[in-house]
Amino acid sequence: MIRRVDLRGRVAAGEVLDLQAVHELVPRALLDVEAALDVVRPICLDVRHRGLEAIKEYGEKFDHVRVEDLRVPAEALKTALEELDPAVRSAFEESIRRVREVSEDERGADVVSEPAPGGRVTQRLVPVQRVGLYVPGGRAPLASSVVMNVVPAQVAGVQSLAVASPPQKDFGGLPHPTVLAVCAMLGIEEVYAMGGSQAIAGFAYGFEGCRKVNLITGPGNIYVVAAKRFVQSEVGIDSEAGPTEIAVLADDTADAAHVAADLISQAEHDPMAASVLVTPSEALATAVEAELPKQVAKTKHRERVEEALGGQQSAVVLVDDLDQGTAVVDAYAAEHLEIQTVDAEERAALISNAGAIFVGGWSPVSLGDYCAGSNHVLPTAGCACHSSGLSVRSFLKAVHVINYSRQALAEVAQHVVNLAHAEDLPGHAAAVTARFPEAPAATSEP
Ligand code: HSO
Ligand code: ZN
Repeated sequence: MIRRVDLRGRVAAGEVLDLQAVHELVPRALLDVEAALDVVRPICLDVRHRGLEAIKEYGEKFDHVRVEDLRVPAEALKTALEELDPAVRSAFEESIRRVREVSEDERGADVVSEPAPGGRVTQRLVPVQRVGLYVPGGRAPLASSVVMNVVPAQVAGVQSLAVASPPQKDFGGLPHPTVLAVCAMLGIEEVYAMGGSQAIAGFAYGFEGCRKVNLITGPGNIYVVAAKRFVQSEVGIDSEAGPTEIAVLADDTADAAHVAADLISQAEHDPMAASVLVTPSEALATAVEAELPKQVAKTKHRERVEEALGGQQSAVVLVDDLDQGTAVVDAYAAEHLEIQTVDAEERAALISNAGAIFVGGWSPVSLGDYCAGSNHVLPTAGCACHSSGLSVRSFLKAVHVINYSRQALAEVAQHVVNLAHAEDLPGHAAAVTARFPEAPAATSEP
């Protein structure tokens, strides 16, 4: 069901494992975004050119439903919320409360520095003005992603937030009711029944009735990812989300049934999802390998899970010891990393590369997907070595505000002049010396 990669005994004493090799030993499933770009380019250009009418036409073609008014009426949002199962509503409320609290704590404040007397530099955190959030459609869309995108944006202070989600034939051309209900819970009034690359282009270029946005966030299929890549010269985007992935670093103290359940939980998303267990314990490896088929047999999305676990991107990796295991998972840079070891907390502190780290036996990824307060939009495909997950910071820009007094400028003027001449940019020097005609020393060329 899941292949084994045995790294034990590969490294001679005193040597270190070739960590580059980790990516070859457990390769990610390939997403051919370039090929998808060829498909979405003409669609995006058409939407740019013809606007609303083009979006409607592509909606009819790809979502098989003609929508006359893309803007979801307020009444439909209200009704969706009224009809939401009360238990689901209360779960969303708790999820929202936790993500909001974490976002508020993380927002941060402006930073004022004074590198010299009278010379002030302030870093001002300014929210992006208008954000477009894409929510994929389908029979059971991930409405929790609405929470993960909207709440940090609201806490950042984003003034204008629009949501797009594909029209559903089964729901009279409206987006899925749970998506609408969560929008209503969050006070989002601007919701469009549009999907795919045409929705991304609609947000990027604007169309009749919808102003263009400054930033587009939210997950989507490969065409949505490609469209987001295409419109980047026009708007900002969050990171490109690939298939989900979980790596578990575990030792003998871990519960094999729990580890297997966690590996399955993310495999459930996508046949291309990656589930990787890294352990020095042969006993745990064997127990997890025995658990997986038993649990998979009972799981609802069995086919998807089997394909994901059976793919090259999933593996049980045996290592010499926990230190080597730590190096392996750090090199792998998983979207989600669980650490279930005797020393989980200390070990977590050694990790630099992971989208999010789940520490100990009581912090499964599913908790983070919904209700930990953390964000579930995280870097995939190894991007965790340079990127962060979505947070309140994703919706804030840092603007430096420079405010020097005459005296403070005078004191540093000669350095500016010297640096300007060193770069052969005398105009830069003159912009400073012009302010101090009485100080020949500061005006002299080297
Ligand atoms: N695990 C997914 C997010 C998600 N799970 C949404 C359930 N719903 C990617 O981090
Ligand atoms: Zn998930």
